Amino acid sequence: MSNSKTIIVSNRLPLQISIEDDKLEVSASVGGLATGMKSVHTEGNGIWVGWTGITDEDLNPKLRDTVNKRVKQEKCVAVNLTEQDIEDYYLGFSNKTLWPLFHYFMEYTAFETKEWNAYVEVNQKFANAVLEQLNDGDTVWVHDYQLLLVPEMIKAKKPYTTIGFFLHIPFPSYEIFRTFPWRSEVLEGMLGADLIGFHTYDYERHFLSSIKRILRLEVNFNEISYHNRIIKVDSFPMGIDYQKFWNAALKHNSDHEEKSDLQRRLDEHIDPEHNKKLILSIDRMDYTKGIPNRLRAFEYFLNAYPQYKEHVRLVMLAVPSRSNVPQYIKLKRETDELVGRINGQFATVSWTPIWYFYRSLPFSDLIDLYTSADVALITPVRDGMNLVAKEYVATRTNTDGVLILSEMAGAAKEMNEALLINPNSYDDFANTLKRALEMPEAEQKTRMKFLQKRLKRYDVEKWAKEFLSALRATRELQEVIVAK
Ligand code: GDG
Repeated sequence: MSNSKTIIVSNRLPLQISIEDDKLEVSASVGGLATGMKSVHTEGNGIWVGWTGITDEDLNPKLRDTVNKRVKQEKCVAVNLTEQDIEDYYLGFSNKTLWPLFHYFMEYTAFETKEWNAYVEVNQKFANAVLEQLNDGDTVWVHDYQLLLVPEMIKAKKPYTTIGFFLHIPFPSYEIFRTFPWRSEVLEGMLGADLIGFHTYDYERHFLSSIKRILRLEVNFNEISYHNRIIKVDSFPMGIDYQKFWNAALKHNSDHEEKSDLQRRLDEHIDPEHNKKLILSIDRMDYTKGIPNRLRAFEYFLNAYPQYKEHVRLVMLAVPSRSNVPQYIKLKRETDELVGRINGQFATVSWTPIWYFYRSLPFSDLIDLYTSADVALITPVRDGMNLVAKEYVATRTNTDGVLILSEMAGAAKEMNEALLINPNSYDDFANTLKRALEMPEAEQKTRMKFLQKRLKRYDVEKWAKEFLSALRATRELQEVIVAK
């Protein structure tokens, strides 16, 4: 058993790969999942299976060889995908069907058989890539909505493999999920895993309800009996690399000499004596993140409380995402128009109410933003977890600052000391924003300290370890049942 390894499987590998003039650049990705999995991935013979982000058409055979070799040095295995695969499986079924459906955007959900077929085919490609690497005693941990069928595809070929599955987005209620034409296939796909994890108890509950009502399986508390196996379902709220954000903020706060241009511009607005404050929002440009709602509510706030004109600035970072999917194009247009309208309506010669960035910023700029913001405004209309809310808290080394968080984010379930709002209520939004801007420092600190304590204790590494130890425990339980 000592040679056994953990295989992590996700749509994208934790690598940034770029090719310019036939020259290959490979660097490790710094995303939350990559950080959390780092110790699991680098331990023993651990490997990561996923797509590189480059389609087959963009690689000549020689270059593909070089990519595969470099990827292997990073303990990764590349799943090769064509442009058509990406069109139908990724942009198509994953992002035009599963993503909107699981986030309750029924009106955006397409049900295309051709894309479903591509989804099955590409999931099989991932499963085959795992099977090629798999030895007896190995553990496989599959991630997210792009790969819902992979657990079953592996289990069918290698029934004794220990398989875990984690869903990073919400699992919708039965009333939504039942509308999905491939509902049974997807549930059966997930049931190839021995342990199925969600961010919150609510998602877990919704999943179990669909299991009972669609597959008519016996569910005992959080255990499902299926094909003579007990499958466990549980919630594991994903954390962040708390120390990384805390240390970066500490360093930022002590480097008074070396301020970035962004920091200097942010400082121009901040003026506690005259009650001038910065409000921050950071999201991928996605319709689930509630960006137009937030902008309209901010406009409502400025009308309802005009004393805040010239005193608050909303710094809004929207990172481009899936920008060739029609709903995302529409969202970008709507956002541009709203920002233009609100700035046009309220701006003065010395004040622009909204600073809007539509791009990705380097980590150091992100730290400038987090540490400068008096209020973080995180108001998705639906969000599996939301790590930005947690990152903001981790950078508040002086324990000041206020987090306004939507009830619809999974993170709200464990961040009770934030000011929780319903993002659809402009009144709730405006009154809460006022309350945040006027919150006494002592109250800010009390709330912040509680939030920090919890996030520090349950960081992303702990999350990964707890999932894997629960997976091992599930296998032990299965063995005991078989032995009986
Ligand atoms: C999915 C689920 C769940 C953002 N802008 C920049 C940047 N970021 C980083 C943030 C944060 C991450 O991206 C975004 O994470 P979220 O959790 O907020 O959102 P999703 O991308 O939608 O992730 C979500 C998550 O999976 C994990 O399970 O929480 O609910 O939808 O880490 O810091 N990073 C840099 N520049 C930017 O401009 N460097």
